[in-house]
Amino acid sequence: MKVSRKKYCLAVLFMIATLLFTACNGTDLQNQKTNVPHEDENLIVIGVSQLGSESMWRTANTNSLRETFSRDNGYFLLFDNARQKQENQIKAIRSFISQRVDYIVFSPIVEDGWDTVLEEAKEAGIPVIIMDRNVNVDDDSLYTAWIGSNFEKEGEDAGRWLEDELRGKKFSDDQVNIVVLQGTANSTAMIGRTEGFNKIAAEHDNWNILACEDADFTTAKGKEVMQEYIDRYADIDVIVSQNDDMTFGALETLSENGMTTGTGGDITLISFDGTKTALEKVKSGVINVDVECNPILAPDIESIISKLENGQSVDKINYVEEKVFTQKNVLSVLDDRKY
Ligand code: GZL
Repeated sequence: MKVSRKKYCLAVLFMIATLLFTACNGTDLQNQKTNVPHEDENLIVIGVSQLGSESMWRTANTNSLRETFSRDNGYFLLFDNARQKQENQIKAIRSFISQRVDYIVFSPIVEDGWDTVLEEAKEAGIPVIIMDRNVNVDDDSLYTAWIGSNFEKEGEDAGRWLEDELRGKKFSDDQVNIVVLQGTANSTAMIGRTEGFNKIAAEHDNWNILACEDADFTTAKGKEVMQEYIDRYADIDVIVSQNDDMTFGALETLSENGMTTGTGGDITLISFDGTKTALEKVKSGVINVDVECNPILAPDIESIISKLENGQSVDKINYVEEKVFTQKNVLSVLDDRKY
């Protein structure tokens, strides 16, 4: 539809008048927190870019953020779910910058590709707190703090548990055939768990890692890749699944193939995350061991923010407490498990 020249000129004049009125009205457009209702302007505005909703772990992590950064607790939360796409996270972070939030919190889906957008946040003077996974940047002044798990230790803990499990069950020269369901490629959790487990595996000449392929931390991919492994290998002794959701997919496939796992099964099953559903399977013996990865990060993020609000310094790297669960200790946490 052709807009008449007169109407176009009137629209431009209206926009200029609005901008002039706003500026004269003492509102500094540069510092105004847009999209925050006037009655909420005293709240601390947090922009959260969550990588997705791919797993039960992620759901628990998101719930922790929403419960902590609530209006009653003094926060105005801008939350974006990137649906597992880095470009959506970058868009969300740019939107938070343009809205002049007080803090940016995000879990980077992968480690690479963040330098430019973090430079923009730094130039805008907005502190960035990274949670869960981490970024691979040359200049660590691009973020104020990181909080999450020691993923390499998680991998090592899994390896050390397997060492103890095999002691007395397998002779030191018995071949131990291992397949690994890996998490999202280039993600900190996948990198750390893989490196940690491989460090222990390298100490055992008879441990044979047959395959280590990406199943993207999802149940569907875990099911698919496990079937490929069953089709490819006749003799699998150990499955290392880098999160519970992939474990659930693998268990579906194994059951369809008449294969059993756990304390009384044919295959030893190692999982990560420690979600309640998985810990029920540790209790029943279907999963041999579950290496906990704590998703309840928001309270620790909040204590970092309150220190910053009070002008205090904060540690750059902050690890959360985690355990390794087997039938021996799972009952001690199961009833109270929130996720
Ligand atoms: C670990 C986290 C991983 C979980 C998965 O901190 O990044 O991503 O282990 C989740 O369940 O998908």
